[in-house]
Amino acid sequence: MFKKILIANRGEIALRIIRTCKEMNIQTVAVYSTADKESLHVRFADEAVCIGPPPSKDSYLNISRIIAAAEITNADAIHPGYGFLSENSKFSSICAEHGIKFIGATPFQIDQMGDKSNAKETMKKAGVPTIPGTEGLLKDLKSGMKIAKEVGYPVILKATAGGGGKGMRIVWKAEEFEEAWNNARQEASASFGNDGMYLEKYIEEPRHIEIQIAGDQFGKACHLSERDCSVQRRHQKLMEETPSPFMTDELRDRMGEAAIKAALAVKYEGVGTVEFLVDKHRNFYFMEMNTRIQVEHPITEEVINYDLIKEQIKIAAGIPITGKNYFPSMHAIECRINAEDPYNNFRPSPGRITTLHVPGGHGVRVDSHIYAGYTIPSNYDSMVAKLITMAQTREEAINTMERALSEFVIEGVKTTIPFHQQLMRHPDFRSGNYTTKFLEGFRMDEV
Ligand code: MV4
Repeated sequence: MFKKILIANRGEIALRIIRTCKEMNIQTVAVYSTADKESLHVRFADEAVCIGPPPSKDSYLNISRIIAAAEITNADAIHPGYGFLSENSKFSSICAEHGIKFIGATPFQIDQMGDKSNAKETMKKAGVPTIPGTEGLLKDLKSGMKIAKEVGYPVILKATAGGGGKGMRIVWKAEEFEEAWNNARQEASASFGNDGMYLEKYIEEPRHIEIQIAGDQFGKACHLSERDCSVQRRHQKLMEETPSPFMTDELRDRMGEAAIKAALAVKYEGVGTVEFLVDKHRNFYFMEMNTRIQVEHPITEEVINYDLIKEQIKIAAGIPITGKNYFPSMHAIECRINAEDPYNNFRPSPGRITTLHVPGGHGVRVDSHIYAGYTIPSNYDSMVAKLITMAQTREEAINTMERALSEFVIEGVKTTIPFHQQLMRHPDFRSGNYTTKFLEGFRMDEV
């Protein structure tokens, strides 16, 4: 087992990782930017190294400074958390060159899944259902239009280097194709320096349901059931739950098997997520594979009673998994509490937290790095807490969430707590009848 892990991240996920390391008797090293010197991850780690000024590119994204911090502290592994360098193949390979275990995917797996068209081809070959469309990249406008006609409108153009909606355009009819093609390519080129595009049939009003998987160094893989992440705004998830209200035992078995196929196809090592789009007929299609721990991992942990960070560390250390699948025996919901104003287009609201009261009690978990007097820097993302509730049934988990939200007091900054209170009351949320389109028609104070 590792003796010392450096956590190349900040905020709640850095704390989350430090907590598991403590329970495993592993020493921890925090790294921090000057904006984070008063942060809890710095205080709770055994050692801390300042790696630079506030901008991410000079600190949490600066590979040489992080490697230097690992070398001076003699860390034998690095946990990248989510975001930042967690899916950076260059970082994964530089760690290996320095004899430091990267707790995450191999450079090959990261590259293979990072190129979306290539990931799709890999999955199709492995027998995972994919959305009808191009084989590989589109050659030019003319052949794109030909394929769009064959597939049938509406279609969606996607940047192969994309993800998160950038470089993506829905095309409803042939007359709109050329403009969409030009705009998507320009956006992809500006955002990723790669204008490679592929095309798919557009699935209307899908659900976003993802399967948590784990694979070990010995070729075994298993699934840990699903999370429904359909409540999103501009490709940002705001609330996740498990089980999905749309799930059936039969669909879970089929999606679980497909996710395991996906993991085995790339000899996946570690924990990962296979994202699917699910249509109203319960057809499901591979969308993307994430080779990192995700923000919403706690809801899975709660319903299967399983520490996913511990599993990541064990797999990285060469400990085999049992290979058995896990099924939810409870219901869990996560609300992402962001320092944003839900009454003002979710505008970021950084600043000092003057008053704080954190909810507790039966069925409540809060993963957060904030405290009274803490100043939320404007340099990083705005999530300040994950409020998770769990109960035997969905209805009880929602009731507990409403109770916990009503106890949560964060003063000094605006937060998304009022949004979640209204979401929990919304009839379409209560009934479980929601898709990725749900928030497009959502207005504050209408429920
Ligand atoms: C789609 C789609 C419909 N049909 N692909 C959004 C981000 C990227 N990961 C893929 N996305 C989508 N791909 C086809 N063929 C709809 C979306 C989509 C979406 C997917 C999941 C969650 C929220 C979404 C919001 C808008 C569009």
